[in-house]
Amino acid sequence: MPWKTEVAATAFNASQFPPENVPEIAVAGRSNVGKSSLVNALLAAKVAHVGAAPGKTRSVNFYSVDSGGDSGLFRLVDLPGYGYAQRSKSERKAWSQLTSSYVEKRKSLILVCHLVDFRHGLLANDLALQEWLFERGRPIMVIFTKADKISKGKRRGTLQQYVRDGLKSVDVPIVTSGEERFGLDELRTFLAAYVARTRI
Ligand SMILES: Nc1nc2c(ncn2[C@@H]2O[C@H](COP(=O)(O)OP(=O)(O)O)[C@@H](O)[C@H]2O)c(=O)[nH]1
Ligand SMILES: [Mg+2]
Repeated sequence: MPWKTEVAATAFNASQFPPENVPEIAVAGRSNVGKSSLVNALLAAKVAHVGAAPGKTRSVNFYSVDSGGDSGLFRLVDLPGYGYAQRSKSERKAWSQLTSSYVEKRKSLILVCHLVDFRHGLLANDLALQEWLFERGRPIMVIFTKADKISKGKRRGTLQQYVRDGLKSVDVPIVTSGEERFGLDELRTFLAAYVARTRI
């Protein structure tokens, strides 16, 4: 069943964040990894701007979602991406002040979905993000994107290799494609269950 959704806020500063009264699941990852595409695919709507040019999203975008049932209300939060080649220190600077203050202070944030390109696995700046989130006690769920770029027969082995290489994730990472629309039901089911069992 498709989720009901609407744009709750487009924030360029913290005063534009909606109240902390609804659990929030943030979507983080490198620029161009497919955050906006995945948000659109999940919500079956064209709410998030998909850019050919990386690093376009500067605002923090909040989407209200009704996944149905009791306690099914939550928000998906599309965060600005971080760059490709920087090392962790400059990386954190580049990853806007607004984003880091959101992640550090937001009381209603229950989970960060860390999107990672399935072709590349976790790069240095992904590992830096994981460490940074871990230090702040933020639960992470790894979601692989663009899995349509890896042939079907290689997907299971690729996932197992990335898990063996080491990553932080509250559950087995979900392998998705916003383009070919697979892994989405699995992800919806996971998120709805996570929301239902987490209090803010
Ligand atoms: N092949 C493929 N391309 C994708 C997928 N998701 C996104 N893209 C492409 O990757 C680019 C960046 O996507 P976008 O969602 O804007 O990434 P964001 O910067 O992380 O929000 C766009 O050109 C998308 O069309 C996917 O699942 N498969
Ligand atoms: Mg985007």
